[in-house]
Amino acid sequence: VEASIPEPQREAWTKNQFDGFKNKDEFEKEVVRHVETTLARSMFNCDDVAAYSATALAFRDRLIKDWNKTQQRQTFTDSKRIYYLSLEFLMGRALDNAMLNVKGKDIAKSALDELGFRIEDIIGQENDAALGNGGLGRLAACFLDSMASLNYPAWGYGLRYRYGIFKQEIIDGYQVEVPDYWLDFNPWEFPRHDVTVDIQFYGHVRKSQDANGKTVANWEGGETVTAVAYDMPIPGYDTPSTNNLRLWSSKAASGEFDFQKFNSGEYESSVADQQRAETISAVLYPNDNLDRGKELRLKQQYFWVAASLYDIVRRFKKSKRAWREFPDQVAIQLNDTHPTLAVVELQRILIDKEGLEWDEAWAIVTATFGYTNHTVLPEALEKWPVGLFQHLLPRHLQIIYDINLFFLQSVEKRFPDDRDMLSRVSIIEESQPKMVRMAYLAIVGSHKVNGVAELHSDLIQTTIFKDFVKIYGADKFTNVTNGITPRRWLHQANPRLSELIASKTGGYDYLKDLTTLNKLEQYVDDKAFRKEWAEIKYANKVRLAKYIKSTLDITVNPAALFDVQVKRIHEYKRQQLNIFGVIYRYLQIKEMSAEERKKQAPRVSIFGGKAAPGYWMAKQIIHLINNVGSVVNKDPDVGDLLKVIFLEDYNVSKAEIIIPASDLSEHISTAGTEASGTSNMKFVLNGGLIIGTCDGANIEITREIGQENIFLFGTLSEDVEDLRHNHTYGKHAVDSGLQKVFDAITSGKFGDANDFGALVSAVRDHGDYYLVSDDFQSYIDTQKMVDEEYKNQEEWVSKCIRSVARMGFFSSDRCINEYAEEIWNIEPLAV
Ligand code: CBF
Repeated sequence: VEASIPEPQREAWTKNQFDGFKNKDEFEKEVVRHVETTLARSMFNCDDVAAYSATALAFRDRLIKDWNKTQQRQTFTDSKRIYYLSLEFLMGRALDNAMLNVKGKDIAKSALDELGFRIEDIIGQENDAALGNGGLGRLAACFLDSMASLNYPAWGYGLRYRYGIFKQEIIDGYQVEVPDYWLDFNPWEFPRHDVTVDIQFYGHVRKSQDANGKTVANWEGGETVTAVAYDMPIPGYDTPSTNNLRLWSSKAASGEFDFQKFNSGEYESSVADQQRAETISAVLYPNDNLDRGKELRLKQQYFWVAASLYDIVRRFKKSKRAWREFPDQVAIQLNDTHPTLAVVELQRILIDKEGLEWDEAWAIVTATFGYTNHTVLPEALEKWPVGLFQHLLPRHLQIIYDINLFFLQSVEKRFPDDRDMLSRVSIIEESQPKMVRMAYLAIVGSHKVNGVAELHSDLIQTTIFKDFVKIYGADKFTNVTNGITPRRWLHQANPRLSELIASKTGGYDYLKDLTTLNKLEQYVDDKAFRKEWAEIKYANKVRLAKYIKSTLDITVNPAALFDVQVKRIHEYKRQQLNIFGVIYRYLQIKEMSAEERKKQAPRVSIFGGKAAPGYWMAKQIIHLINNVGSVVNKDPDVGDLLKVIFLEDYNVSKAEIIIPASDLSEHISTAGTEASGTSNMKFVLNGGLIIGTCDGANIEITREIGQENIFLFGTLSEDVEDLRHNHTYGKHAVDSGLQKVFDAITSGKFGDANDFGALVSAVRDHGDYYLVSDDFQSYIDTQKMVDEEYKNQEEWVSKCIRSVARMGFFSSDRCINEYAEEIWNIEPLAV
């Protein structure tokens, strides 16, 4: 391409390259220029929002240069790319991250100071890009950061929801959902109105013969919706590599609106098509680990994968390579089953559009895709009614039937005597109505399937996918333990701790190789270091205490133990166990003498997290936490000994304040239910200890940091099934301590007892599926140990330092390197 530009023009282009700011004065100039021209404001009406916008634009200008170069280089070198398909990207704020990655935060700080602004206030103006529910979406965001930082040629593909995850308000103790319109001003996205794809829905399939007499399927009729690309640059840390996140937005294919209808006076219905089309990318489904089977959701999935594949295939075709080379150029990772239709869509493109034979096409498809499973919870495993598929995607249903037929034939050959096996592994579940099992389709259509922590990967191989292990062999299944980016989750969230670590480990290189943290271990016994460490934790707690005061008007003592559980509210995550434990503690304090109370370690129990709007039980848990808070927090017998806080609207930028302030965080899911968890990693990396069950990545964290540095309790996953069985068929006596808690709740101490009847009877009368009663006593005993150990601050801080020193394994960089080597077979592109 370069060579095709004539010399004089090329010279004009190159000599006028824009280089961005290099020093404070240039940065100021940039900000003033953006305020006065881009934003059409002046120094007299430049508020924090305008200053944020101008600052973001100045950094964006810098970023774009690297972005363009990276993209050109990826194109010219024709290197293999990984395409990460995720329906969720929980990115959070971008400015601070951009400042770190393209450098220049110090310059910006002093320039903004001179212009009359505090950089913290400016950073705080940005809306969170909250296009995700929880762990799965945030993992995708960490992966993008790592892929760019490690120079892998990678693109993310997702949906540009107009409304991200709802904002949570707490009114009278109840969760109320408010729409999150986050796109008022988004300097980080670039609309590509020239990159559009028409996506077909509904219609019918007509078979015909081509010129060679071959039968071809024509998908005809139905409706078309246009996908428009919006690109976001993803900068890497300490490298110019800047990858692309492409998000699709939907609009009516027919143009703005129906002019004929408009002219004949039908004003309202003239825009109906347009609105219907725009609905597809309007809103993120707010369910975490819960499948609701809504038609619009399936439409979102197809719309997004079809547009993405069209884009990927178009890029590949430009290289003029043979189709069989497709997997040498393209790796596609399915983040959960949400993008599984991509398997079917690629097969459709290859056989219906490109004229390949089935087997040749299928070999290409399966060599291209990898599938990550993120849950074993039955309610989260996606299934779609066959009838819905038939209606919405008739050609895809035919292809799914064929995929299933060939798959089952191969199974039958290998296991001729096992009739049951066929119905067990069939992609079509013979239920009423018949359903398409998306996880099975993803397994059959991929060359690798991975879980996200060791226990989880073992569980999928021994439970939900065990037949597939028999069929394909164990090699197709693997584990890639999740990780987190230390750039955001240590350096940005906890700058003082990051600085202290850098001062002892030889600079900020540890942000690129997290195992360098092990150098900290030699300072565990260094009193001065411990003191500095403790001071930083205290300062972070003061910051959170101020935030609590300003939002809830509750005063908490920063010297108390901050005990935090922030994550989506879900029965399997067992916030109910935590709040029952808090009530137990409260009842004990009430019974204590004044002398005994003096010996107690003060505690602040902090909760945060959203419940899916339709998840009634989870909403009851939030309600109970708030009601307990309003009783406990104003009880004069209790004073500072216990405070119960529910932080509204937990999101990425709040996590950045909460996590560094934690002394103890709770990861207490019923064993075998939390696939990995990633906040457990963030908390430990920020110098907090964990109370947790033997579940998900807690197990590997224990192995890395040592079991003396973590408070483990509760049932092991191998015993869960038997216990559940006993609950159903045997006698199930509720733990006596827990019974006291239930008595307090049912006596109306925390508001109308009827409100919480279901929470109590789920444990007492309905089988206690999540084993709250079984684990209650060991949870309480372990919390007592925590109280005791917290009193010895020197030892506590030593444990924290030792744990941080051993957390190197949990970087998402390690994780991405494993995907690259084991699954994607891609190399970093030298810069
Ligand atoms: O793997 C990332 C995370 O995904 C989930 O959030 C999910 O949505 N399935 C799991 O619940 C987490 O355990 C896991 O860490």
